[in-house]
Amino acid sequence: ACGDDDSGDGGGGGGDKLTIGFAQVGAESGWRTANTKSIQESAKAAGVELKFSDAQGKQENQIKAIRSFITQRVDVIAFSPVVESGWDTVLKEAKDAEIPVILTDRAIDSTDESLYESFIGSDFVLEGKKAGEWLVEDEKDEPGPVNIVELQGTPGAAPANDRKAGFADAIKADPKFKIIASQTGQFTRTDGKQVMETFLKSHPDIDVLYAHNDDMGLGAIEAIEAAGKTPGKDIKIITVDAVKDGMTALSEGKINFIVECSPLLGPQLMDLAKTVADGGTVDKRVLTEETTFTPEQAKEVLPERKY
Ligand code: GZL
Repeated sequence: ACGDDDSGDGGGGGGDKLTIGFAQVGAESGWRTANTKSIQESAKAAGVELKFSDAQGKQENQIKAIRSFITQRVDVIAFSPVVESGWDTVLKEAKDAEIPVILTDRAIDSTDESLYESFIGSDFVLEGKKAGEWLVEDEKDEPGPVNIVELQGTPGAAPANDRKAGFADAIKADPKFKIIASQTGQFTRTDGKQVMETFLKSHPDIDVLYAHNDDMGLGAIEAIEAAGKTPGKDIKIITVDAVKDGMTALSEGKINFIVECSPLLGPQLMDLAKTVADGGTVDKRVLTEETTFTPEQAKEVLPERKY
């Protein structure tokens, strides 16, 4: 859950508006859309001036946007790094310009922790672990083999790397689990569907699909149904995010288990930015709270889901 936004007075008491430059990944998935909405709405509610850029999934565009925020002398720079590597140079430029940086959603692999004040986002390894642990439990009476295909997120992105690692770690103890194919679906429905079509053509014996986000899982469901198979039964499906469309498919039994990854980072980001801009100290790592859902639980919570 996100911290409540206590900045009703529209700022840190007097002085001109806080300006945040936010470099977003793109608009690749339902999760991303909800994340953008949370940040934009929270900025408005907090009386923050938000300069927002959409990088269309390209790191060079995010770097350009950060440089432009430096030139505009924003008070705080925040961004969701599309991939983990290649940020040190531009973040050193922000540091030299004495503009504090906050990472949201995805982490970077830089060893220089002075390059950012805080990273607010999920524990993606844990998300992958939760997905794998559910499968181990679900298949406990199956002799195996349990043939798994995996749709990975964007190559190099922290959620893709970590969800893959966490899942593999959770199933490694039992050799009956076999990941027979694993490929990126770029976190999008379109690519998820296309890659699942190729998986189905080359593997007649798929038992499970593990997709790193709902959107790729939803695309894969279209391919599974087009191949005359029943998603959730012939092929069990586990995804991550818990956006509305994913939760709807879960409530219908087309997906069997969803690990939640909350996109609602806006209110906490605004609080962190204000504290940082006022020279206060913030936690280096802020974890988002999230849970998991079965079909029955999805039916219960769907009416009140915000995204
Ligand atoms: C996770 C986020 C991922 C989502 C995808 O925090 O970075 O990117 O899981 C989104 O849906 O595209």
